Amino acid sequence: MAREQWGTKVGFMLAAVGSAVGLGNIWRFPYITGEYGGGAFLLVYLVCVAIIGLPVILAEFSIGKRGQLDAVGSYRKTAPSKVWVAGGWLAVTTSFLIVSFYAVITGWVLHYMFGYLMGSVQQVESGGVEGYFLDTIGATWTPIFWLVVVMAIIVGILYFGVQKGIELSSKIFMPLLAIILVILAGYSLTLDGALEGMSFLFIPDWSALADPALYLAAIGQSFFTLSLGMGIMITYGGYLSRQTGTNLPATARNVVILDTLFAIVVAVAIFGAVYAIGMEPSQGPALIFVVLPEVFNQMAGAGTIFAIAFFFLVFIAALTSAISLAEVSISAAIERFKISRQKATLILGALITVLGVPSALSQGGPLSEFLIFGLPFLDFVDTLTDSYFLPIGGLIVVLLVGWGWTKRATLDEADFRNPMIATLYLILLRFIAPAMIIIILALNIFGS
Ligand code: ILE
Repeated sequence: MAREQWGTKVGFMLAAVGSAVGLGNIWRFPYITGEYGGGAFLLVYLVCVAIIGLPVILAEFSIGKRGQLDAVGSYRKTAPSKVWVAGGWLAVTTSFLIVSFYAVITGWVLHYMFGYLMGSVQQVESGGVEGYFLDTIGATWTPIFWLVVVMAIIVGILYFGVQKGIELSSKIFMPLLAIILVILAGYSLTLDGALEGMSFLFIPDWSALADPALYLAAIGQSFFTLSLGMGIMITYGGYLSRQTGTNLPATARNVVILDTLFAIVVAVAIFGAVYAIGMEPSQGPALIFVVLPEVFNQMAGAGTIFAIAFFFLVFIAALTSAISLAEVSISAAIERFKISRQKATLILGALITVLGVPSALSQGGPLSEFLIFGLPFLDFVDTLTDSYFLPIGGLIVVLLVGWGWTKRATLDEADFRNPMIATLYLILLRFIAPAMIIIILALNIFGS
């Protein structure tokens, strides 16, 4: 059977953007920016995206395009020796682990959306949303129920394959997301006090730069949000046609710009609203589940509509990302075990759901006392992947493409037309990106 491919270049780009834009932009980026002091974090983050994110995403696309297989197969086919294949298996493991808790959080989002539709969240009295949130995620059946619903939707879409599943859903969802987001941000800016939020976001407080943890957070965020180090962009690159030609540098640049724009506009919407009602943005992971609903509830009538639009937005963004995460192991199963897409999707969908259960029960629920290295299951899987697996995966990518391949192959696969930019790419790929990744790995391992 012929291997699946993207239908169009735009379809490929939108699928990559669909993967990149997710909970990382809407849930993680605003709260991390809030915790690390706003503007200064934003600035460092932008630098990281440009000098690490961009070369790594391009390198991942190149591995896939050259290998024309799943993440494991593409490593095997393009690497000079067998040891590199470990990078492929690491990517499969990482994406599998991440999607198991990512789907749990996506389930919380769906719960909020339905809560607003049924009228229950808006009835929570002022100051009470935190209790509502803790009750939701600390329950037994509620998080499991929504996990199963989310996984069923993911399996349903992936069952249809690359063009009719991933590509089509991205083509519909991405423009829709942009529209909802622009309306939300526009509205947020009209609120009294929103400007204060903008100065928090855009005017750097330079003293925040003295905190080394800020740099770690910025690099970590750029990996997470651009879907790097998890085999996604390799897998998606594997569905590119070698015949029709693809302008990979332009695609990589567009994905990075759109993902970053998205994160910034989300932050504008959120910080504008949070400051307008006089709350603080440094509330950590509860920002969109506690602080924002408080904001929506204070907005009276219109609040409900905005809340539903917002949680729908988060859900769709998370869904297209979860799809890309699951696709890494599904495509590996199809190629490694020579089974059909349908079979692979059903089996992996079931396995991911099973692994998601302990995460779903770990946030105040029955498994909250079960700690691994002092962390509840979800936090453990999150930290393990985020602090270790993603940077190691990214490092293997840059070492393979930057050093394992010949210089000619590296440049040919990336398809550069401008020699100056090609040289810059080589410098970033061979020296800057590996050096920075090794530093953050060392800091993560030996403590900062
Ligand atoms: N890049 C996406 C996000 O920012 C996912 C990360 C794939 C795991 O949410």
